[in-house]
Amino acid sequence: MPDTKQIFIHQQKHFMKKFILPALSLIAAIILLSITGCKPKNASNAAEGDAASRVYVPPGKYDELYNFVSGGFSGQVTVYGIPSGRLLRVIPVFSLDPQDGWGYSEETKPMLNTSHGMVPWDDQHHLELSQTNGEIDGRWLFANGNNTPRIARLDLKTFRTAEILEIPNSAGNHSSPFITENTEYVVAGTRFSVPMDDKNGDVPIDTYKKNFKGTVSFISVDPKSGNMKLAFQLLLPGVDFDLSHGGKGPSHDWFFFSCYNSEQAHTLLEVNASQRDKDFIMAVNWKKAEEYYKQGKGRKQTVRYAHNVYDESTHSATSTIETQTTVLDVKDFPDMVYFIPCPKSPHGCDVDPTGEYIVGSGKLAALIPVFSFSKIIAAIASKNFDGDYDGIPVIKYEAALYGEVKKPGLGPLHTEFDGKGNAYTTMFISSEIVKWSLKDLKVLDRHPSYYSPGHLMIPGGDTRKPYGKYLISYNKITKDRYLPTGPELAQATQLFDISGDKMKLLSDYPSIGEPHYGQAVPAELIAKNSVKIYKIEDNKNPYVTMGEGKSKVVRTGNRVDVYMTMIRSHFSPDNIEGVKVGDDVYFHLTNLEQDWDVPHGFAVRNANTAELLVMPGETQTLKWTPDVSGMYPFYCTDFCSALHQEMQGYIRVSPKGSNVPISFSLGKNSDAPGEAALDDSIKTK
Ligand code: K7E
Ligand code: CUA
Repeated sequence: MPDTKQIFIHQQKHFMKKFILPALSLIAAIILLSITGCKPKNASNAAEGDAASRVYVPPGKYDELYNFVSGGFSGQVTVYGIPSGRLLRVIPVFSLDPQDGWGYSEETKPMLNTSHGMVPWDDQHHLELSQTNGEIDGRWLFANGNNTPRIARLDLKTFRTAEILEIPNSAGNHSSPFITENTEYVVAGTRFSVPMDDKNGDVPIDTYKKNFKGTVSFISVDPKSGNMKLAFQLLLPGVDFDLSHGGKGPSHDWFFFSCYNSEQAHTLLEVNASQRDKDFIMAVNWKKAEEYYKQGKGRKQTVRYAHNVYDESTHSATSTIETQTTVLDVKDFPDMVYFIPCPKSPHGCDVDPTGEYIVGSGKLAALIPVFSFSKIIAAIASKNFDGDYDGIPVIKYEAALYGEVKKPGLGPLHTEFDGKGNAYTTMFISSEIVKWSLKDLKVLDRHPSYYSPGHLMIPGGDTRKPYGKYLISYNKITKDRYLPTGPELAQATQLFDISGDKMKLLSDYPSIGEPHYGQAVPAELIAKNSVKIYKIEDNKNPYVTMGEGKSKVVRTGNRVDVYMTMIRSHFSPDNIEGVKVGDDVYFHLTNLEQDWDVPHGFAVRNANTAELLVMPGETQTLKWTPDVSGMYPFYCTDFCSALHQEMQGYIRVSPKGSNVPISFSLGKNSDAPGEAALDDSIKTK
C-alpha cells in the first residue's frame, strides 16, 4: 500500500502541471502565512499608556456595555462586560448546559429538537441584536447554527433561548442571522449548495453543476412577540454563500450576500474555488421578493423542519414539525437578484451606517472593493451588465464600484464602522486591524492584532448608529499569548480604544469556545429590562406546586410524579417512600422563592442526567429511572442560605414488585425505621 505522503506528493506534482504558477505560489504563500501566523513586532508589550485604568471597573461598579459573543463550536453564547472583559454569563443555545439542566430538563429538551431528532450541539458563528429603524433596540439576540441549519432567538429580558427555527433546503447556515433594519426579517444563506430537500439527494457528487442548488431564506419576525416564521426561500445557483448584511436607509429594501466558489467546484476548494479572478456579492431586493411571495408566487414545497418555542408562562418548550416552504426560483423573477463581481473569494459583506457603501472582503485579494449602492441602482436601471451568471444579471464591476482601498494588508476578512466616516477591517494573514476612510478610501491607521483576527466588532458597528469608542478583535491564534494549557489554547479577545485618531490596545483576554462575531450594546438598554423573578401566581406549568401544602407524590402505573417545592432551606416533601426499581420518576420542582438571585438546585444520587437549577417562581422537571433498590439522597446544589447544606432529603427505592406504598412527608422524625412518617400538612391521596 502506498503511504498517504506518497499519494500527496504525487497529487502535488499533478497540480503543478495543471494550474498556473502564480496562482499556486499565491496560495502557497497564503497557506504558509496562515499556518504560522504573522507575528507582529513587540507583541509581548503592546498595551499603551493608560490602558490599565481604561479597562478597570472598580468592585461594585457596572460595566459600560454588554458584549454578546458567539461561542463557535461550543454552540453557546457568552456575555462579557466591556471594558472590563468580565464574563457575565454563558447562555446555552445550541448546547446542553449541565449547570442549569438546559436541554436535560423535560421542559427544555424540545428546544434542541430538529427534523432529525435531538441535536444538542451546533457551530454558532454570528449574532445580531434586534433593531428598530436601524438601531439596536435591546429586545432580542439572534444566533445562527451552522451545521444543522437553525436560527435561535434569545430573549434579553431573561438571557435565555426563547425560540429555535430549523431551516430546510439548507446545509451550513453561515450567512445568518443578519437582519433588516426593523427586524422584519432574519436571513439564512446556505454555505453548502446541495440538492433540495424534496429532490433525491442520492446522486453522484460530480453532478454538482446539475443537481446542487443554493438558497437564502427570509424568516419573518413578529414585531411584538419576536416569533419567527419561515417566509420564503430564494432558489439560487450552486455556489457557497458566506456572509451577509442588510441595507440601511436608502438601501433598506436590499440585502447583500457574499459568495465564493462561483467555479462550482466540489473538491479541493482551496485550489479549485480560487480559479476565477472574481466571485460575487449578491444583491437581493427583499421587498420585491416579499411582494411576489405575498402575491402567492413561488413553488410550495413539502419539507420538514422543527420550530421550537419556549413559553415563559409554562416555563416549557414545545417543538412542532413544520412541513411547508415557499421557494422563489430567481430565474423566474428577473428584477429581484443581481450579482456584482467581487475580487477573490469574498468573505465579509458589510454595509456602512449610511447604507450607501457595501464592503466586500476578498480573502485572497490585495485590495478592498467598496461598492456604491446608488451606482448599483443606476447600473440596474441602465442594464449596465456583463452578461449573466446562471440566469442572474451580473452588474459590471466598474459600474458598481465606488473605489478600492489599496494595499490595506493581507487577507481582509471583516469590516465594521465607527459612525464617524471610518471603517475598520481585520487582516487575517498580516494579523492587523486597518482603519480606513470611507471618503477617500485612504488607510489611516493600522494596529497589530495577536494573531490572525477573524471578525472584529464595534458596539453598534453594523447598525445605522454605531456607539463607537471600542473595537474588539476576535483572534484565532494565541500561541505565546497566555500560559500554555496543553494542545488547545483559548482564542483571544482584544479590546481597542478607537475614540482617537490612532487605535490603542487596551486589553487582551481568553474567551470561551471560538468566538466569531459579537454584538455589544450600552448596558442600560438591556439592564433595565432584566427579569429578576418569575411571579409564582403566573406559573402555568402543568406540574406547578402552588405552595408547600400542595406538594404530593402520585403514582400512575409505573409512573411516579413528585410535586416538590423548594424554599430556603428545605424541599417539600423531603422523605419519599414507595418508589420501585424501573419506575419513571418525574421530579417537578417548583421554586417558591420570590426574591432575586435565589435559585435552588436539585440533584438526586445516580441520576444519569444533569442537575436542575430552578429560578424563583419557576417549575422544572427531572426524569429519573432508578435501576437498583436502595436509599437515594437528594440535595440542593446552589448555595442558597447558611443552611443550604441542610437542604436535602431521601428517597427510598424498593425492588420491583415490592408492596411498599407511596408515602411522603416533611418535618416528621420517626424512630421506627422503615415506617412511613407523614406530617399533618401533607397527606397521601
Ligand atoms: Cu469570518 Cu463564520 Cu463570520 Cu468566523 S466567519 S471569522
Ligand atoms: Cu437551596 Cu441551596
